[in-house]
Amino acid sequence: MVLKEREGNVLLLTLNRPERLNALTGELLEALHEALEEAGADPGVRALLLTGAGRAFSAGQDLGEFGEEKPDYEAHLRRYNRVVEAMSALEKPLVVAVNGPAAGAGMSLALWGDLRVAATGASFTTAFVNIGLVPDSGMSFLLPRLVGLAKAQELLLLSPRLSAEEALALGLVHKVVPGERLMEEALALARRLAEGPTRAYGLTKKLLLETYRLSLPEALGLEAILQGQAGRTADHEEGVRAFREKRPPRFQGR
Ligand code: T3D
Repeated sequence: MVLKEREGNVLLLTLNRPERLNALTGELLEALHEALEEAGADPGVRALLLTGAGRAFSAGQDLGEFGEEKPDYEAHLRRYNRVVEAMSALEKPLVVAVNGPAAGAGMSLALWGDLRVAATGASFTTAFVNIGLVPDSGMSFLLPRLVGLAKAQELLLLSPRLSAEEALALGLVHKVVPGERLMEEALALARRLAEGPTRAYGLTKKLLLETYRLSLPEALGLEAILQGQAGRTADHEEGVRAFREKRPPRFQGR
């Protein structure tokens, strides 16, 4: 369901249900959650790259999963929420390579990447409203923060299908590259991040997420606390030493 491959310090995760456009099932979500938790705990993994097998990134919830049964979405969403919590709490950079359509919760998963690279043929649609559902898997939290409230209203209420270029213009992706170069470019980005100051990246991610719900004095306080932690890392010491010696730093992720 989720393929795992190591490329040095980068862990490549691939959603692997290409015959169903990588539509999300309980089983796939469990596998993704487990892979993220493992990666988080493994000091040898210093960056992650998430993509989809085949022609799609992910079509969101597998609409065939429950057959004729009426699903208990509130209970089922716990599986999504565990994945989103694991992605957002990951103290390592996560690059997402959006190789094709990303819809519904599939779009949410793509947006939870720290840096998102899209292939020219990729597309994004919130999709929830098309089937009479509300945004989930953190979409209602993240989308207005990424694109502003007015655009989020449009994307959630009208659910247009955005091209990769439109997503780039909105800041939803950082780069659009031809499909045949997607993995090469995304992997180069993940490798670069894997050689960076891992602890500082993790703490930066935490600040960006936390400060949204804080007042300015609280945000300043949290910055000071986390800067204290970053300042005690070996990578900070190395960064300053390298600057003084006029050479590139050799960060160890400690
Ligand atoms: O807790 C809970 O479970 C609730 C949580 C909900 C979270 C959600 O994610 S809700 C949103 C669910 N997703 C959707 O509504 C998206 C539906 N799919 C689409 O809008 C489009 O298929 C795509 C934009 C993803 C791709 O379009 P396109 O034109 O490239 O492909 P297609 O022709 O529409 O689809 C190809 C096949 O995939 C087709 O099957 P067929 O006819 O070849 O046998 C289609 O039915 C199937 N497919 C597409 N999306 C899903 C799917 N099958 C199951 N589940 C899907 N989500």
